[in-house]
Amino acid sequence: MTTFTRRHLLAAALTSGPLIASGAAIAAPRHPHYDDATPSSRQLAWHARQAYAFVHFTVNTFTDREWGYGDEPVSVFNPSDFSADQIVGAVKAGGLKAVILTAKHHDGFCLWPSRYTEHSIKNSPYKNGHGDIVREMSEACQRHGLGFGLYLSPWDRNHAEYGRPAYVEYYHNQLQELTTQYGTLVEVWFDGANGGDGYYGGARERRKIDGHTYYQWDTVRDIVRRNQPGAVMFADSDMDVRWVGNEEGVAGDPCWPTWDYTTPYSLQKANSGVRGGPIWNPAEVDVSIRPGWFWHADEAPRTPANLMRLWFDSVGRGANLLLNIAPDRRGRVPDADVAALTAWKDLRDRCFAHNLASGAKITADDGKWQVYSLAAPATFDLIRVAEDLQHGVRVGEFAFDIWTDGKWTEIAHHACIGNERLIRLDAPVTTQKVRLRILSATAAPILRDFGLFRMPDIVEEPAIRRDGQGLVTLTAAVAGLEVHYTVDGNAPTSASPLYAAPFALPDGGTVRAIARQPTTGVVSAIVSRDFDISSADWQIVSGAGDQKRFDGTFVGQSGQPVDIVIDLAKTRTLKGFTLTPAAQDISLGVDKVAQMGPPAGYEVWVGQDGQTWTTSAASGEFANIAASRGAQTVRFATPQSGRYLRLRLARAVQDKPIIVFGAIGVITR
Ligand code: FUL
Repeated sequence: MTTFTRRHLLAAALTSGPLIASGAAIAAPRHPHYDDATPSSRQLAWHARQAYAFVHFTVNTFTDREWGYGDEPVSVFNPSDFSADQIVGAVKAGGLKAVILTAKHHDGFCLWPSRYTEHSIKNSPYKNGHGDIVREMSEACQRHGLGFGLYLSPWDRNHAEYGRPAYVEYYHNQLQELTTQYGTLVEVWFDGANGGDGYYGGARERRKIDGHTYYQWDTVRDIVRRNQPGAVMFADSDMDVRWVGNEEGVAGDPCWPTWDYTTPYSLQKANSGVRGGPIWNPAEVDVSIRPGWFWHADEAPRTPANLMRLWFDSVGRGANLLLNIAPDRRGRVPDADVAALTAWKDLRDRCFAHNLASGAKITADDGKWQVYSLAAPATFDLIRVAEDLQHGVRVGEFAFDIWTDGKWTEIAHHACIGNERLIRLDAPVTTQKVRLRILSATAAPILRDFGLFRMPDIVEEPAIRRDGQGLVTLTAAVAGLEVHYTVDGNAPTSASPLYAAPFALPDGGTVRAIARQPTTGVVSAIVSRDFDISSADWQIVSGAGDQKRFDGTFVGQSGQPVDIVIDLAKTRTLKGFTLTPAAQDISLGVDKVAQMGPPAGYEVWVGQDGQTWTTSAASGEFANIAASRGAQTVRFATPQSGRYLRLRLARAVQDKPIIVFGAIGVITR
């Protein structure tokens, strides 16, 4: 950590040394400013990894849950055909550099035979209790030349002592086991989720802890540093690597690797980092290849084109990508996911195979600009540029120009180059001269890499959404694409109707769509979404605060639970409901946003007159709702008939004073 002196560009910096592109030697700046934040050597090694895999696998894989309660019998953990080599092979096929395995998720079940608990693989049927998935995975990573890391959930819903000092000792003991028995670790992952409710040795109650103090992070840090000096720690508290603020795979533009603790935390701040911050704390983008973190039947992986966009939105903004894959009940990565990973790697290889800037002649003017003169005119639609992070992030705003028709024309303008910056152009450009203009910098910029590429013809599938008024919107991933769709279940082609404006789908149905690049004729994979009946003619009878809408944000006060009654306009047979969390609205101000949280759980009734309610149709928690913006789906054990839906949300996650959530839907099919 270094002392922060914020310097916006200027003269000293810009006259202090030349910019040097990769391929060429790197010049030391004449006046380096070493008092700006710089990465530690373990952070530098982490930056070099760029993309690696999360592997979520535990009892949840067998119980079809995202968060286990902690009361799962150890007998449920019984993969029929586990293969660490197959899983690691899939990771490798995706060109990912390491694996981070969930050694213990929130349910407390241990994938290794910990000597401190009976709630582990040693009492499961897997290999008659002689299995050790952590060991198998660590050895497979070693065999395949991949790094290995571990996720050890601080929250443990199984342990009787959770919330008391004895659990913290247990947690430290487990960390000691994992950091001493499984070879070299590249990363240790400390999840910030602490939901409260759990089995806790049979107590089945809610236990509150202070996540900042309870786990004794100083001791945690000492254990990891002592046993695994090269491992970075991912955590909410002041460790090596920060969360990017969402689980959708999107880093901010810009995404600064620097941070401070002087302003309040917000997801927005996590996403963009703190420009000029005194602490090196880069963002890691954790996102799953499937809708959930754990395997569930009937879910499909992301397409290669979509994975490609994740790459641009994470690695391409200087962050690292932690892509989750979920082994199934065999203990293997499903074929569809292996195929997506393989095709994605192939796309990346093709994309970056030929650097059109290699061999370019470079001229520079005192760090203000740098011109790359190519041997012959080249056509490109992707720019790659990188800073040498040993010297911190120095470049603030920058722009790229091309020389056409006897003048410079700007084609891109951003802030923060960082570990790697990938800039996609809307359309290919042809030129023989490219200029990088540094508009602001804290010290003489030192570049590590520069490249120009022509992307393979990749067209990503469009996004399909429906708003609270029941209108379906189809959105292309990038500008300039046509979108064609069907609502009759047929596969869309370029002859299907062209999407022009949102359309109604009151009774629900299946929308299928493709995107098409009009000049090349290349089409995307088909994306398909099933919608249930729309909320367009519903009324909120009571309990939704000021905003009686279904597409917006419902706000209520904890302590006075949100008790919302919805008139569904006619009697329906309901099989369940959905609730979509609201995106954080930073325009409300960080202090207000810090007080708001999504509902931790629910109780739901279906009634005929909106007044009388018999037994509730379901109650439970919304697993992982604080981090994931995906819709929560709750299915009733038995279908319920009625015209009114009543939803009671007792409290927000982490007992935040304000409960906030987005759309509500019902399941009738
Ligand atoms: C979250 C957890 O609650 C999820 O289950 C998952 O492990 C994800 C990576 O982190 O906070």
